[in-house]
Amino acid sequence: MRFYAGRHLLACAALLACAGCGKGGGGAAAGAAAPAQAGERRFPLTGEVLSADVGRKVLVVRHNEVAGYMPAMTMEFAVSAGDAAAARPGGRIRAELVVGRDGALRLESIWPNDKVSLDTIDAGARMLRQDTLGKGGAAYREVGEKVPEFVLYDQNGRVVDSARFRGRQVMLNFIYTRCPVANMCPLSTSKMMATQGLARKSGVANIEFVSITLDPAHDTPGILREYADARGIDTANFSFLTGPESAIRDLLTQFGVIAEFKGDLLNHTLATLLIDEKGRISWRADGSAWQPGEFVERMHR
Ligand SMILES: [Cu+2]
Repeated sequence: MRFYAGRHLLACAALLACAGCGKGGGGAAAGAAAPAQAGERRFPLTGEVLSADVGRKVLVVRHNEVAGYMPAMTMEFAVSAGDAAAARPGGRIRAELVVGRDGALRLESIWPNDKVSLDTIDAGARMLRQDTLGKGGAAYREVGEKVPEFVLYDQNGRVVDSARFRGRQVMLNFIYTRCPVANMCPLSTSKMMATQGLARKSGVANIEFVSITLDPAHDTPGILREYADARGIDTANFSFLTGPESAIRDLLTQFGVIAEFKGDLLNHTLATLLIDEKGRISWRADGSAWQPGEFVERMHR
């Protein structure tokens, strides 16, 4: 367990089950694997989703040749509930084909793979990289300053450009779905949900909630979708975002959040921000001691 001093009051060390997490990421060619089971084999796969059956948790995919395993064909694959829910017929995907010891096939680490999405996400990550480098040591955005522009995927694999939020207030934090520390990410998410409910009740019409993953190598759109669905989150104005590792790193730098893998450990701090209609940070709470009411009160100003 390591703690960071100064502005970042809270840090947690999370034991992750998988080796090699934290590398790769949404934009990289190879995402991180789920915990490997003995005797399983994994192959990169690309293809087009023809249909999704949410009830049975399967996708029908017209896939390209899987080098070393099978030729191109159309077939059914088991997927997670989140991947089934997030899938879009006609969408191109890249994934990891997992061949179980019993020969059962499933897809994991599913990411959008259509050219338009990839190009938009890559261009967004490059702009954010330049913006962060250009600011040098002054990349951290203080209250009153504008937040950086970003382009990421939401929990349905749709490209989200931060320009979409202009004219809206945004309450934003960073979490990751495997966080095992109850008073870190799980608590942050339930407080965001409470704030969403309170904001609605008190008549705040103009607000979006955004949680960006700290762990893009693992948190695919489908995994974020499952995280939201499992908690019954109303995603009408609450998005869960993921994308290229470099974009996430740049956002963490600019928003002053520390997240660092040390082997299998993810140490991270917590920050929750309110961003105004013009894209300026209007309030920031470090740690997890903030109250939903404080944020809602500021949304009314
Ligand atoms: Cu956490």
